Amino acid sequence: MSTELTSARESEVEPAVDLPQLNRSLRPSAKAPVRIVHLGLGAFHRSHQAWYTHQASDAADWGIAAFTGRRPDAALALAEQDGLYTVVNRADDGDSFAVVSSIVEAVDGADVLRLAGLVAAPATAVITLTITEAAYRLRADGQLDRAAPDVAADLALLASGSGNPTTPLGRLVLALAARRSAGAGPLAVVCCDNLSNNGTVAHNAVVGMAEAWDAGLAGWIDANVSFVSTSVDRITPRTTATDMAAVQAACGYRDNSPVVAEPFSNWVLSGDFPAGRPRWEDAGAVFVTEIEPYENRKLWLLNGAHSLLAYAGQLRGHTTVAEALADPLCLQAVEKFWDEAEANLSRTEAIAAELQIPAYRAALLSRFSNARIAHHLAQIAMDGSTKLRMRAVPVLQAERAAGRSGAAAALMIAAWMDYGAASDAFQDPLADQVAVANRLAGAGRIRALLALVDPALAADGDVVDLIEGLCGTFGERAVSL
Ligand code: CS2
Repeated sequence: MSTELTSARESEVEPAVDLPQLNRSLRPSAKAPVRIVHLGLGAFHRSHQAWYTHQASDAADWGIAAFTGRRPDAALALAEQDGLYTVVNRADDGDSFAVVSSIVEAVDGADVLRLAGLVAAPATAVITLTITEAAYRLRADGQLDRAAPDVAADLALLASGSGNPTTPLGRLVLALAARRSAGAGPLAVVCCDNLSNNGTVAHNAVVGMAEAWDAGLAGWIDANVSFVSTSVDRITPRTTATDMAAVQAACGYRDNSPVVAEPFSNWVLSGDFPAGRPRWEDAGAVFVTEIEPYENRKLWLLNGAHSLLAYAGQLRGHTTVAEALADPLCLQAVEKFWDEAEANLSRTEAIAAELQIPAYRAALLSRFSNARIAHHLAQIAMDGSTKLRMRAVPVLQAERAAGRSGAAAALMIAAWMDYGAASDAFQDPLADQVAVANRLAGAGRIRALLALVDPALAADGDVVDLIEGLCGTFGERAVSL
């Protein structure tokens, strides 16, 4: 199915007035029945999973009910448009626009009753998740942090049977309990957050939460829910007022929820779908048996470089990825980190041939330099203590295990520490502990901060010294690496 409606160059975009709002009259056909429930209705879900579902040849059979996380706003806005929205495909040389119709119901995440009802429906076959890396509430050892205040509060609520959970995990566990009671059978949970081994992470988080509430439910989940691992990719910056004006001018309607994304997209999945799934492969999704090499390629090369640029770039006064990449010092840091990552990605010749790292790196440089995509470093910088565990730590560990220093991966961690001390907009689930650690000085401070990311590395005096020596690289004394 072609989704392209029209295209325009930026110079042609002019604000328009008195236009109709995007509404159900623009829905190309009847609404598909809900067979997918999504948690985390945000821009990335709309530019990625909903976009793939829209393009599947069996899209007419697969509607998505998408739930927001903390706030209802995105659901309210989308519901006004009957779930329809525009994807702006933003290439170097211009935009193209397409209306996506796979979301058939947009719901406030606080409506746990509706969530439980839909998850308990036999027609529901797939639950997709984009709830952010930090929302899995994992400790550095990979297990659920039952002591995290919001997890503990949800566990107390579930145990008392009164009131609705507020975390995505708590809501999902309650909904799965409803499916079990309804006898609606197995289904797949598809984690689409940037975590290594994200299917296992989702399993540990969901089953960890269920176990603390009801061991029988945990056993049912283990036997009936398939946790699919994925690697997801499409750069999707926040939508701005200018983007909305561009949609109006080009499409002739007002859209309160357009989403801007780069032309590139990628989805690799591995796992079972016991109750079926859409033909996402029609839109280019790839199903594999061994996902780890693809996950690591994406998490280390793309997301790793993003985090490095987010901290180094902001310390150097840059705002967007494209600006930071144009700074030779930042580019050099990225290339050195990529060299370290690459040395550990291509373990065998067969994997190296499959992953095509040199071409992947070249493509990343061009994707990152797309100056029409204003991807803000501040957006990427959030939740660093969780992100670094996936993006810097494995490369640093692998380098040291191979007898090398891992200095380029260590530099990402040092830049995060410098950024945490310098920024007044620092956002992190461990922000309080970061602030406490920042009151210490010298190696003690480095050790305390590193322990929040990886306790084993923090116990290694050589790594602490290495990182301490790298702190300040992107500050006043920056010359070259
Ligand atoms: C980014 C990702 O914000 C971040 O941490 O690294 O959102 C990145 O843009 C996507 O994974 C691209 O697919």
